[in-house]
Amino acid sequence: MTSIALANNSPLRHPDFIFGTATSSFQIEGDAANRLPCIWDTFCNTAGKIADASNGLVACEHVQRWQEDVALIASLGVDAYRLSISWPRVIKQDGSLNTDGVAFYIKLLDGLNAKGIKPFVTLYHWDLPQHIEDQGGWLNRNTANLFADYVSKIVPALGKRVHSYATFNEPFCSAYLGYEAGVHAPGKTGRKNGRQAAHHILLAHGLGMQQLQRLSPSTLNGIVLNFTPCYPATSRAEDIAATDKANQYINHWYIKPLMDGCYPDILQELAVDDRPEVREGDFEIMQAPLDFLGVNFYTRLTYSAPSKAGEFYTELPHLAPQTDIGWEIYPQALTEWLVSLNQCYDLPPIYITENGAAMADKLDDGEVLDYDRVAYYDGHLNALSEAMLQGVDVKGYFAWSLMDNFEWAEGYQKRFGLVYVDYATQQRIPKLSAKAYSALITQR
Ligand code: IFM
Repeated sequence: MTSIALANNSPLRHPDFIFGTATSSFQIEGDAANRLPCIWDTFCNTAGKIADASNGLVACEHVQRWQEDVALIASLGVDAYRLSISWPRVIKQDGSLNTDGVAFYIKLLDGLNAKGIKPFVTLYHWDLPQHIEDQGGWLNRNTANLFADYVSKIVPALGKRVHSYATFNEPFCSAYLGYEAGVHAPGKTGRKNGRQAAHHILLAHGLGMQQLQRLSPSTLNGIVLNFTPCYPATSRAEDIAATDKANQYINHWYIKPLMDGCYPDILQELAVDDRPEVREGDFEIMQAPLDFLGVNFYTRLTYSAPSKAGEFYTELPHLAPQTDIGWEIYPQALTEWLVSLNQCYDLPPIYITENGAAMADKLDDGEVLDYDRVAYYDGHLNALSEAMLQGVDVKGYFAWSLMDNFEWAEGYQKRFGLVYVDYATQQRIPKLSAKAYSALITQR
């Protein structure tokens, strides 16, 4: 496929619908010498954790090349750009502002605003300062207070340059992958750890929202959650019941406290020792009103009944067709998930804050003809249109990612960019998908 085609009645054609693209600090910035170490530096320095043994020391050299990158973003014709602030770049170990780090973001935000591109800023996209992890990280309740303190300092420092703030990107990944499964930094494991980290992150979100409400009431303030819709492998009652448990455990666990002020029912099935410690008033803090909910969507998963005692479900391997990272391509799950989420909760307006695909790109004669990624975007943007036609209030869509970058435990081998990065030269080469996305936006 060479272009993205929306139906004539697609709500995405509305001129107010926001199209953007996204990155995060650790994945693109580099310039590690001018910030504090973070948990991902430590994880990258631990043998066997990153597929290609790489790290974020250089990444896409975005701190040096930000002007070129702003021009690149503008050349796509997007309305908005989603970036994250590196906590270890803007706050020193004593808790005071690092004015050099802040100056970088001020230049970047000014550059975006000068081109009419709305900055959507995420305050935490996984790069926890290492000295805070040394005090227990997200297992230590005080990290939630440290996050609120960071928010109270960085938000006034950025002034009126920001269109939207998200407190966190994907608490599931920080808590489950980082503290329960151990495949992301800081690599801790165990159900209790994962559930406790999630609780402290959601608490930090609520405390951060209080600061945003106080210091920046006119920006769109919210949170970004990732969801992987769960489908039963068969119509057997055991598989359906297991799928419902998976859905509670991996999806609703991170949204229900914010919307309904409690954890899903599966909490009662956890051993008492595995349940998070919750203090009186925590859920009220978490339930701070949201101006928007960011939804990140990539794939779905299928489930069957558990095969071992003590488990709630069996997660099955991804079905075909798959992207290069091994995730099933199943756009209809985006429609179905948004419609079901909308039925379940009283939601604020939604932005799709990430959607995209890692593909096995080939740079050939100066071009990357990623027809497969264009087809992925076509399928998902049309699935999003369908959800909106069914009544879901979606205000915008961000393609992940602007450019190839450090894909966490996969290193640089998996490429999600609209723009190809030649890491040897740091040359940026827009792929066919960049041209297709740009044509969609400019011709809507
Ligand atoms: O690269 C990540 C991003 O940092 C968070 N959401 C998922 C993307 C693809 O794995």
